[in-house]
Amino acid sequence: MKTSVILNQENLGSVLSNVKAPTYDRDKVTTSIVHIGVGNFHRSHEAYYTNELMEHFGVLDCGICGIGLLDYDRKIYNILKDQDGLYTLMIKELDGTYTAKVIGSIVEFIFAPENPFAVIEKIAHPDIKIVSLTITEGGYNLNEATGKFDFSNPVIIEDMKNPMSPKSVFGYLTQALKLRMERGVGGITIQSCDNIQGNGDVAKKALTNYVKEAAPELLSWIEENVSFPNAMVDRITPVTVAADKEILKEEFLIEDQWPVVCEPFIQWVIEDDFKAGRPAWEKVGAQFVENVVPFENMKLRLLNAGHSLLGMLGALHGYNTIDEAANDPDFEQFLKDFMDVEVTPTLGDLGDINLDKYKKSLIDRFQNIYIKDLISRICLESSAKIPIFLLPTLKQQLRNDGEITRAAFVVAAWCKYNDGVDENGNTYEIKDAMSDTLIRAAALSHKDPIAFLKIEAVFGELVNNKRFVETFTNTLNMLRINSVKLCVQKINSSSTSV
Ligand code: CS2
Repeated sequence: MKTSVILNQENLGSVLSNVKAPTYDRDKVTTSIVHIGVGNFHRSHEAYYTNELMEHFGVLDCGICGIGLLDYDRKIYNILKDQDGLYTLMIKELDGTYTAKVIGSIVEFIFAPENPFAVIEKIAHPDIKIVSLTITEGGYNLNEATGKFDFSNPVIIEDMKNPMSPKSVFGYLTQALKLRMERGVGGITIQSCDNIQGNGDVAKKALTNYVKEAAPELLSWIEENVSFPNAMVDRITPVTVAADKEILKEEFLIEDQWPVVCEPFIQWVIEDDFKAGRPAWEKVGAQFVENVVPFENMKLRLLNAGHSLLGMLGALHGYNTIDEAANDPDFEQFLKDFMDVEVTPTLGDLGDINLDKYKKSLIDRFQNIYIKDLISRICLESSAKIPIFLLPTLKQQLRNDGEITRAAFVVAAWCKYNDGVDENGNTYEIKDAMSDTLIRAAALSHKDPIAFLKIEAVFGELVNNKRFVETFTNTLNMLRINSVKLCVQKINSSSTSV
């Protein structure tokens, strides 16, 4: 009987034939991409595409150097060090079986807190053509309501004081770009892979705002030498749980300390604006387009907002995973109506995209019982997500006199969610950079519903919109006296408004 093998380069030859492992020569891979934020999503998405390019087309000059900026990243750094950068992607197919693929495109890793200079030198190195980012929606340090860069953030204050030993992504990029400018190394692309409308534009805005204060002499160089393509990224990537590691060990005989689980679906639509060239990711399924906005709108407003909707409603009801909530017929109906009645009118001309098919595929993906995507993953950091995923729909519908009941109800559900207890009396933790503010406002909202909408950094001017305030208040009151399921049934059966 074969025994399991510990995943590392030396053991690659011994993995079972039912595991797809790199057959390209990893020693020949050279690094031209630096990636900041090597979480599960990067590993199921960009690193996966890049691995496919290496494996199927022998393109070996696009190796990735991972950077861990936060203390929290020490774990992934140590694990990838142990495993020579290798990890297993466990793709959960629609029939419940797994495809296991060892990914080899991450060939270097620097843990920034231990070696800040190495990070700066790496990004400044002439071989590096792209710095890609998955730093989360909140990581761009822009106040959602005012759009301004937050210079009161303690990490930013520190970086302004000690530019040579930065901690924030903006501090690092500034130092590295300065070196590139001084050394005449040439242009580079900063490529955001976060779920944000105009993610490239947002990355540019955040960085240039910081640079204006920290190193104004760099501004015109950035303008000429750095590009920030916008992109839509998509692949549902749940949190890895112990059972996944067990299955990998039992079924595939691989011992991987941190495999990544994901759905089979994958999409990457990118503006083709790369200052120093780029890998031919189109060969492995990425789409390069002139204008990514329609794709972004569609994905953020339907998929990500759909996730938040199922997450909030599901959490209150006491569901654990997104598939449970999505397979509840009342929630499913509510989600479909939200998509059709409230989001679709905001999407404008989508060109060739078949929206009905897209919406149908989203329901299927949410309902996939094999993707145990935790509701807690979806609900975390909602103060950074809701303004990007949901509020643009609400604002546009308000402007156009369109229907807003369901979107307002999701905001009301989010308010109630911050009480930290579901309808069965089970408590949960509010994991959010703004948790104190959210919890306080949610508590006040029991007496004064508008208290929640007064969180300026989230809602901005929306608190002054009479129709929104009324709809929110009605739905919140309804939610205070009825279960979330009953409310949803009521909204489903009423024509459009409460
Ligand atoms: C999710 C996303 O974080 C969230 O709330 O909606 O992580 C989502 O799973 C991905 O964007 C899918 O591409």
